[in-house]
Amino acid sequence: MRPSNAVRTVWNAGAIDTSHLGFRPIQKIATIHASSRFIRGIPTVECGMANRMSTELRPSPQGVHVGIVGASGLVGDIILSILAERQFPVASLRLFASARSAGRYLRWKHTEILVEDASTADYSGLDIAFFSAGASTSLKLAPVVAATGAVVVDNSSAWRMDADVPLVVAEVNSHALKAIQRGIVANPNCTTMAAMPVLKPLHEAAGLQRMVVSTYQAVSGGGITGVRELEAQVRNAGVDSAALVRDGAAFDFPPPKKWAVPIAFNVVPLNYQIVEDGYTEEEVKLRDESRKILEIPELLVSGTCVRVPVYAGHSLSINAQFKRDIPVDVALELLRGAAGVVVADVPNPLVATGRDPVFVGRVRRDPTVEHGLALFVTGDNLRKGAALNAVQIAEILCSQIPRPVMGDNKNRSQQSNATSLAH
Ligand code: 2RA
Repeated sequence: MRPSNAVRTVWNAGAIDTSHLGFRPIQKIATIHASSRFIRGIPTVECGMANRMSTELRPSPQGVHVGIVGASGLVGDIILSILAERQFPVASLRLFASARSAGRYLRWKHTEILVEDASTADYSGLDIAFFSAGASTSLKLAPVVAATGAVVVDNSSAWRMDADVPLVVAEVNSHALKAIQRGIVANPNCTTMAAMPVLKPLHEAAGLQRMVVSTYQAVSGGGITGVRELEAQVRNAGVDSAALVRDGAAFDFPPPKKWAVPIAFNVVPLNYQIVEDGYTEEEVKLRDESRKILEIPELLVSGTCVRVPVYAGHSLSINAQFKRDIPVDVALELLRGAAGVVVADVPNPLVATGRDPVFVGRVRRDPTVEHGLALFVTGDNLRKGAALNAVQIAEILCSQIPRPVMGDNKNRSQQSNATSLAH
């Protein structure tokens, strides 16, 4: 379906400063359509870009025409919140989901927006499309949407390791956005994401060589079904849960669906398929994505990814080895100055959930290797681990006025870590 009443217009070059990214904006031609077809409550305009020749976006005076594929999921919902919270300059917003959710309305600010069927929608007119609908949808649809002229920011694993697709953590490697050959930018896995803002400054100072990582991953990393499974099992145990002290089979939990064994009052060290030398998909992602983002192709990584009965907030225990010595006090100093990082005595998922930065603490020497450090990191897996980073990427692409990022969203007045995204 194409919006009617199109009016042609030309976007001006030069209004947006992208010099920090090392490329120049080009002039684009946009087609503005008057349409309020998808939004109840306010009239909007839709803007279709013709012949997108480069990868940066040029917001029209009205702002950016945004789509969210997978809008009805956990991450889609948080993208909606973050777009509003950060006052992303949305000119129009279209929401897409599977046929099951299509036809519903989702609220954004004071409007209710119709959810379109992702498999049949006409995507033309979007500037940015956030994808959070799984790898198979992204594999199929992201190139289709990119071909309309939009830049896809994809939260799935589908494109992360494609050499022509930048894999970007906003505070770490925004320079990778210089070339977006396929019109797709990949958002890293939430597990990898939490570690990157912490490891980057340490790597710059001392040369990261190797790391051993154990994760403590929240059930929301497995989507709403993971959340419901934990909730149902906790309810089942009720107030008598301490009976598990003497007998691990004290309760007949509802049969586990998401994981092989109950997740409530338990830990599950096998989350995904084993794909390589006994390592799971998640553990291989952690290795490969870390190498790509930090630009250390030879980085040695041994991960053990474990699901724990926590609703949100992924934690990682990291033992890192560096080429050069890095004393603990130097590491802490670097971490205190790092964008998107808060140094805490006790980083933990409850403190991290709903907040922007990743929290790092327990920084100490690892005496088992030369130039080793041990540390503990926690970050909100749905927020920085997915939705927030995706929106930050969009902000960079739109080359908005550099804004403070990654100060604590719960305490924006104390943004000691606040910095521009551009570096
Ligand atoms: C998980 N990292 O926690 C995955 C989600 N992308 O299962």
